[in-house]
Amino acid sequence: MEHVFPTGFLWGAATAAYQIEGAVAADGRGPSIWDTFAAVPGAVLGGVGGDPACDHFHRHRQDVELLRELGLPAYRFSTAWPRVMPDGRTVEPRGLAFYDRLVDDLLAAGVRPLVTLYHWDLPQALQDRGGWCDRDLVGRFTDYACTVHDRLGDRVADWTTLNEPFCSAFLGYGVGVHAPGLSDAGAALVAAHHHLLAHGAAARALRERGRPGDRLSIVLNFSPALADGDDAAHRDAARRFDVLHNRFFLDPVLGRGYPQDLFADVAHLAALEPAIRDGDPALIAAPVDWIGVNYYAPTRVAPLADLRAPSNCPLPGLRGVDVLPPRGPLTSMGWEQHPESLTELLVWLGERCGPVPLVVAENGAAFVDVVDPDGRVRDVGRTRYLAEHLRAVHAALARGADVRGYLAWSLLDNFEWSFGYTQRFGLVHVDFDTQRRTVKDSGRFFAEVVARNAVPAG
Ligand code: GBH
Repeated sequence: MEHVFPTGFLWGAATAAYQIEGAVAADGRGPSIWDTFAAVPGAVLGGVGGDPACDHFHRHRQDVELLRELGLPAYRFSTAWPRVMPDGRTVEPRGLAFYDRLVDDLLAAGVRPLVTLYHWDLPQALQDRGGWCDRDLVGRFTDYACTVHDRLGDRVADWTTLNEPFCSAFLGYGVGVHAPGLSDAGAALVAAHHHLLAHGAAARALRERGRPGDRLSIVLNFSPALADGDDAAHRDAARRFDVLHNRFFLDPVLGRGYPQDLFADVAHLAALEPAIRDGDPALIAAPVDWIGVNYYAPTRVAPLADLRAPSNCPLPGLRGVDVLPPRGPLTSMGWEQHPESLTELLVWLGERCGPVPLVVAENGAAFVDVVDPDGRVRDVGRTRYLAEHLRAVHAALARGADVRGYLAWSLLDNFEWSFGYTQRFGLVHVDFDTQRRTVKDSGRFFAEVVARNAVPAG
């Protein structure tokens, strides 16, 4: 028995520039905030940075060949702003030329390219002027988006403005575990607002370029809140978490504006409201053709009675929420494996986003992998995670969610941000000493799912 997906369901894998490319000084690339952050002692496990990572900049041919071998019809990658514009504003033709070659190689291999314009690697020169706290970044990002679109738009139809503004605003400016490493809850909310504005402004500008086949999107990360009790206090804790983690980013994109309860919940920050100008909500609500859904794990929450006590959860200004340890089987990141949450999330999003369809733009798991002497990576944990989560997507489809595709995170083991090279998410193992690639058992399993357009029943 197997669960068959709809005809035309989009299958593929995803990566991000800073996590795989390496070659941080090649062809005029300028420094990004992640180069700077990674050089700070203690910021990244092992004191490493994104160079050489998977050396994909020099090995992209081989990596495209892997996609072809696995039979993956689509590949989601990101372009590095500091490669295209080393100082954040001046075009470097050699940087653009790299993505030009990559797109040509993908098309020659029969792989559909999906471009993400921003996956957290801001040019350092723009951070020196305030980064995402500076409203001018909205215009800068729009110029950059148009530059890439002008160059690749004749061959690329799927354009994602931002990947997970939650992470780049909240984890980068609010908690300091991501670049640029700032810890200021008010700044994080302002940075988030500017991200959303940049999304809307770029989406509008790309739309005005008038390529009829363009499909525009934003990719958001979601973590459903699971509370043990269904009493008012537990429901309120789940609501508070959900507002700030999920609806804060989704609702304005859908034209609903920021959730009203947010202003009550984070009123003590008093930072967000002054940053919002007339016309901002309309700009953020630029129409999109699909919403990208990144899902890894739910968050267990309980109420905190003292609303003045800071939460142990790193969401800016969050009060009244105690985050509990994850339960059941965990991945090597310590994240809970809970496929039911993916089904519930997609059903909820399907209702909230309709008629705009959904694409699972990232889903996957880190485990400790070994290459056996016979050259195989028997990653049963990851294979099981993928099977369960693919069945979860299928269950959401059966309940009416309009999900159009699933992109596994990630094609390759790569630079896992503040965890360095200690966490492996790839369908393909990378030996970071030799740069040797080995398709894991999970990669073969996924290739089989794609070939059959079906996942085996559990
Ligand atoms: C994605 O982010 C990224 O897009 C990708 O680059 C990355 O490699 C991949 O996942 C794997 O990590 O501190 O309360 O926010 C994942 C989003 C954000 C999910 C942080 C887990 C931790 C809980 N992640 N979150 S909290």
